[in-house]
Amino acid sequence: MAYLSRAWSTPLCRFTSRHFASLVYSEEVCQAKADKKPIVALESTIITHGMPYPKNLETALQVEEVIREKGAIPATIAILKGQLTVGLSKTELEYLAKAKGVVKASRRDMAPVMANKLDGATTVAGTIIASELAGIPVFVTGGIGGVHREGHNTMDVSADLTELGRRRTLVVCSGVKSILDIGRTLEYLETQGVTVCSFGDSQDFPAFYTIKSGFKAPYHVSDATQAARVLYSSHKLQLSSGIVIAVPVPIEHAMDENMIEAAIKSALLDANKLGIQGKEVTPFLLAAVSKATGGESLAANIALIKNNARIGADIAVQFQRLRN
Ligand code: PSU
Ligand code: MN
Repeated sequence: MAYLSRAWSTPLCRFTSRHFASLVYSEEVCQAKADKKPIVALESTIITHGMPYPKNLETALQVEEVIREKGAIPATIAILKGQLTVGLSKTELEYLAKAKGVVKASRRDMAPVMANKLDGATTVAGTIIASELAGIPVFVTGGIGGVHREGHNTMDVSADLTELGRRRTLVVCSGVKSILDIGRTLEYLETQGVTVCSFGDSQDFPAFYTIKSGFKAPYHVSDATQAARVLYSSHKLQLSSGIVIAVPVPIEHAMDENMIEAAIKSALLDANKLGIQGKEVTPFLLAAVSKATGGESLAANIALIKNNARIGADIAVQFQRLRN
């Protein structure tokens, strides 16, 4: 996408697209764009709604460091006082990690958050939108949203899936948590035209805390170079849809399936009893499962996102090579 771009004074630079969408880049991301360095996008809902303080902050900083060590530049994305911001400073990350009342910002939330000058933490859907505006093709997270259990009745289907169908970002994740209906999530991704590949040795589509979900991924890539080639081909075809690279949790952090299933069943019952609805459902279930499984699930969560960051950075580096 071509932009009418204009750099303001450091430490931030501002780019305004021809569609009037205004982005602010951190100095580091701005420089990376000028130098055509590989950049990896990161979401912020995981910081505000996915993990407790201070682990959320520690993890966000460590994930960024992993990406730098691999030769790419991290760009954590959020809306700060109404300003869509690509690349957060340490102070901004600290602020978000501690802040209360940050809006979980998926596609439908972004415009009101911006208009009312609020703080918003972008979900996978929100981050994909920002990544495309910023011209960043690779995005790393822990897990994406999906079709909820009973979603075929409640219509609770994450906007992450439709966004993946709309934009060509490659998302590296560890599949979807089994709080969701994984089979229907994969069906919906197929309908949306999203290319789903398992990563590594196996064809199994992972279930976040566990290596297997009981479902196979339709495609498989064995390394970052192969993943980058799939992204490159998708660009050549001018497909406007996305790619999911599903990386299993490192084996030493994989959790016991029965333990997770029991925690999920009880979390779902609680959600039902308390009448949790809409956008509150996912954060509620994540927190309840995390509470029931103690530090083990948090440790798995941190390990898998760092591992995904390593792989995502490799993919971004390889993709940049193919493009040049
Ligand atoms: N799944 C996780 N961890 C998360 C989320 C999902 O394992 O933090 C967050 C992501 O930001 C994702 C969002 O985009 O929840 C999906 O929310 P919803 O189901 O309301 O679309
Ligand atoms: Mn929902």
